[in-house]
Amino acid sequence: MKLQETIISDFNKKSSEEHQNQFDFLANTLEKNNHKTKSIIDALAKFQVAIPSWALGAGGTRFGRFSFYGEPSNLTQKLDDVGLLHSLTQTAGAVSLHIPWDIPEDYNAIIEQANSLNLKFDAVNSNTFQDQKNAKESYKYGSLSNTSQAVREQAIAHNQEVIKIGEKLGSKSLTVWLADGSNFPGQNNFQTALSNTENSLKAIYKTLPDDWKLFIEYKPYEPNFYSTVIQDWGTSFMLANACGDKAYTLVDLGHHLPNTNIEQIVSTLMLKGKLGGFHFNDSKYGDDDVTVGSVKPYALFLIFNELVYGMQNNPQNPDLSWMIDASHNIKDPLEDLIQSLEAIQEAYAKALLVDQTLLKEAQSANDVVACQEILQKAYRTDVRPLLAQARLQSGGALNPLALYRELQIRETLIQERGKHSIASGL
Ligand code: LRH
Ligand code: MN
Repeated sequence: MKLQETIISDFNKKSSEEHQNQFDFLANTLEKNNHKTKSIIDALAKFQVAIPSWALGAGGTRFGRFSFYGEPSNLTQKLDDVGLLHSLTQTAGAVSLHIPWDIPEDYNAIIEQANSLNLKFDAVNSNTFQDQKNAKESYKYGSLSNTSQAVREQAIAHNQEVIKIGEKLGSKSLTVWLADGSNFPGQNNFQTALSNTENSLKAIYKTLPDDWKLFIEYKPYEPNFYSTVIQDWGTSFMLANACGDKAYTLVDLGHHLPNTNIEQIVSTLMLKGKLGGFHFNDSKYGDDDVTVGSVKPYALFLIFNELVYGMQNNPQNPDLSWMIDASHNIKDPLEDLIQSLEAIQEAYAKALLVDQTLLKEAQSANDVVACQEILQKAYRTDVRPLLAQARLQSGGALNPLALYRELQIRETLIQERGKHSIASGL
């Protein structure tokens, strides 16, 4: 379902005057405070977030899964849905595939479709946390860390296969997340598991093309509930350093124990030039994978404040990969993703309003109160007219969610795909 440009421009006309008033008022206020409104809008328009191919259908838990109907049941339909998100928001210009859930049948057709939808292929994700039909070895007791050399070799070969698939699509990075770990004390020899994992990652790294990156994603628990081999940022950082310059740590916001100071982890990884990218989502307890900014929007702002400081002061850290990693148990996946994209842009825009020079001066003077005032002045600014203006300039909708609903897109998808199409993924 491709949206005609006229549909979006006609829709925008209805609220363009109200938008212009709100935008002019904000731009006037910002310019008075020495902010360069145009450069902020350009930064927002350039900020593209990859959509996970595994989060376009209904997610679920072991307790149940409730379909939304009209789900994409193949890669072509998934790209169509991401294309729809991008035409509405102009901030979803990439897709991150998960293998084997999304192995293209016809590479030329998929590449052509992606080009027609202005979509790039961001990181490809390997999957050694599920056994594939007719697989010779099982990952029940781990993959890259497994005590069995045959299992480790099967997992290494899979990752090398995923790189080949990504190369054909023009992707430039591989994300490795391992479920590997244990459920009971004594089940694993921690040192053996970590050494096996390091050696396996090095074997994968050896076959990484020169212009590629390897993202090592950490997670404290689930599906293993006593230990996880790559449990935290320090372990991922250590393994990335062991692999080499093309290996980086990937931060999934949901992969932290409660009250972890994630913004400090981000600043440390950027200082060390080892932050590769993000999986954006939000959570209250565990890896809840709910809508970005729906539970802890201030924490997301503080993370973007460190990112903006790092992007201005850490040339040693490469450009970052921005991806969403969410699961939709009760929301329409496309509406949920539109809200997540908005929350990411909002946190970024607010962080761009932090006067970093003034903040550095207050920090040097230990003027603690001023530090908080400077941060929260930016956070308390309603930046939504800037996001809307950036979308407008890029040909998107002033209000993507309202247009999505006005066009009854979910109803149309149900007519096109039927009620029982199921999307592969989580
Ligand atoms: C693990 C994870 C990982 C993906 C999976 C779908 O929790 O965050 O990034 O492979 O979700
Ligand atoms: Mn993730």
